[in-house]
Amino acid sequence: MSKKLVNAIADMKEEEALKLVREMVEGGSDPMEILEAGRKAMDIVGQRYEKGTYFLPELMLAGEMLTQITDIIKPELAKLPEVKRHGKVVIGTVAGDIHDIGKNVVSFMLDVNGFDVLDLGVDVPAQKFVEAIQDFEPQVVGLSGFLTLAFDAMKETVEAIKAAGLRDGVKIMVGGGQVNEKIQEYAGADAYGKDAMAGVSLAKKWVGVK
Ligand code: B12
Repeated sequence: MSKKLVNAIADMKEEEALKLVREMVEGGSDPMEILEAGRKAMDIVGQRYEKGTYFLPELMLAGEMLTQITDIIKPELAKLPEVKRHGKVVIGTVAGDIHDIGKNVVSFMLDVNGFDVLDLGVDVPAQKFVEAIQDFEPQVVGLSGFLTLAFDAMKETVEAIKAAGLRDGVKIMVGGGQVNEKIQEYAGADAYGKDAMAGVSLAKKWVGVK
C-alpha cells in the first residue's frame, strides 16, 4: 500500500494519492508510515526535477499534495498519548528559504508531544529569531532549511543569537532536506535531527524529559 502511495505522489496522481491516504488511515495504518511514504516520494520528485523531467509546477503540486496528506493524518498523530507541557520551542525556516512542509511536521509533532511552539514561519531573518528568543524565552530553538543556501543562513542565525548574548540559554537543533551533522557543526548548532521524531527526542532530552 505505501509503495503504491509513493508512486502515486511521485507520478503526480493527486486524487489517487489522497484516496490511498484516506484508505490507509481508515485501515489503521501507522501515520508515521504514511509520512515516510511522502518523504520517499519527495525524494523521487526532487530527483526528477534535478534531471529535468519535472519542473517547478511539479515541485509545487508535490508540495501541495504533501500538505494535504499531512492535514489528513494530523488527527491521527494527535492521538499520541502525551499532553503534559514540557517546555518551549521557537522554530522557523531560515532566511532565503521558503520550504515549510518538513518544518510544519516538526512543529506539529513538538506540539502534540507536549511543547509550546512558537512557529515563526518561512524566510525568517536571524534578527527575528533573536527577538523571539528574548520574548518567548524558549529552551530550544529549531532551524529548518532545504536549500544549500540555508546552511549559511543557519550559521548567521546562530551567530546572531550568540552576538545577542542568548546562546548559553538555548539549545539549537537544525534539520531539513540536505542538512546533516556536518552542517550542524558548520552552523555552530548543538544537534541535527533527521526527522520530526528526532527533533522531539532532542527537545525532550534538553528539557530533561524521558
Ligand atoms: C516541495 C518542494 C518545493 C515546494 C515547497 C513547498 C513548501 N510549502 O514547502 C516549492 C515548489 C515552493 C519549492 C520551491 C523551490 N525549491 Co524545492 N523542493 C521541494 C521538494 C520536492 C520536497 C521538499 C519537502 O517538502 N519534503 C518533504 C518533507 C516532509 O521532507 P523531510 O526532509 O522528510 O522533512 C523532515 C526532515 O527534514 C526534518 N526536518 C525538517 N526541518 C527540520 C527542522 C528541525 C529543527 C529538525 C530537528 C528536523 C527538521 O523533519 C521533517 C519531518 O519529519 C524538495 C526535494 C526533496 N527531496 O527534498 C525540493 C528541493 C528542496 N527544492 C529545490 C529547489 C532548487 C527549489 C527552488 C530554488 C526552485 C526554483 N527554481 O524556484 C525553490 C526555492 C524557493 C526558496 N527560496 O525557498 C532543491 C534544492 C537544491 C539545493 N541544493 O538547494 C530540491 C532539493 C529539489 C532538487 N533535488 O533539486 N520546492
